[in-house]
Amino acid sequence: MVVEVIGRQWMWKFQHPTGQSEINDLHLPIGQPIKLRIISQDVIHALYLPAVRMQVAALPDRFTEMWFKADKVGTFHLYCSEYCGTDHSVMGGTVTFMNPGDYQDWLVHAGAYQGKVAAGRALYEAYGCAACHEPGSPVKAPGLAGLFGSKVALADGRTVVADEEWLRQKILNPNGDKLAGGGKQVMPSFAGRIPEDELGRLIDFIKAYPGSGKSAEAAR
Ligand code: HEC
Ligand SMILES: [Cu+2]
Repeated sequence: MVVEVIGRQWMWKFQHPTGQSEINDLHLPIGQPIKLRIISQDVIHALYLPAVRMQVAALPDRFTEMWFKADKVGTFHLYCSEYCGTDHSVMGGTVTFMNPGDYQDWLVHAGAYQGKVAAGRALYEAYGCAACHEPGSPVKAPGLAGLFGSKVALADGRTVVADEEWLRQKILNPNGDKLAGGGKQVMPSFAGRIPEDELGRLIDFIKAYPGSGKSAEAAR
């Protein structure tokens, strides 16, 4: 079974042969040979799985591989073991070895959900949202972690709940419902630029964005 691994600043993306993908946490069946096909999207990283005693470089522009057959269920740490910039220390996660039946179950339920979140995360980067909304960006746009379902204070004194419909409207028409706090209205309108299915995935990603604010943990 071949799983594709993409390393980048600062997260690991894993893609299962059946199409599900997940970020930082990897789920695998025991009792069958697994081959990881590894590449980097930016600088050199290294995937380190102490539980299987293997460590292989993730290189830009070239595939590397590791293979193993796990024989014990459990959840273990995985790491990036090549210093790769500011957030190198948070570039890690877990590998969970499961009985084959549990793995099939995971693929159908959690895996399908994780895949949607990972797809949303890719769009969040591709449309440039991350460049303004990630902590530390020069624009200082509000962070989106923990936003879903919270109360948002608006410039006109109203308070709204950031539900799916409100998020959708704010993305399509950022200058409507201005936020309290007098921030600069620099967000471009995405009306007509993001197809409806992609908007849905972006909103799924915002819903799953936890409170931590660390980019590497964004889609957990
Ligand atoms: C050029 C910078 C920039 C880009 C690109 C950008 N935003 Fe924004 N965004 C902002 C700013 C600034 C605000 C605050 C607007 C205000 O004060 O009303 C904002 C507000 C928001 C809000 C409301 C936040 C809150 O706390 O209520 C959401 C949701 C949002 N953006 C999502 C997105 C998504 C999704 C994308 C990508 C499709 C995106 N933004 C792209 C700058 C940006
Ligand atoms: Cu790294």
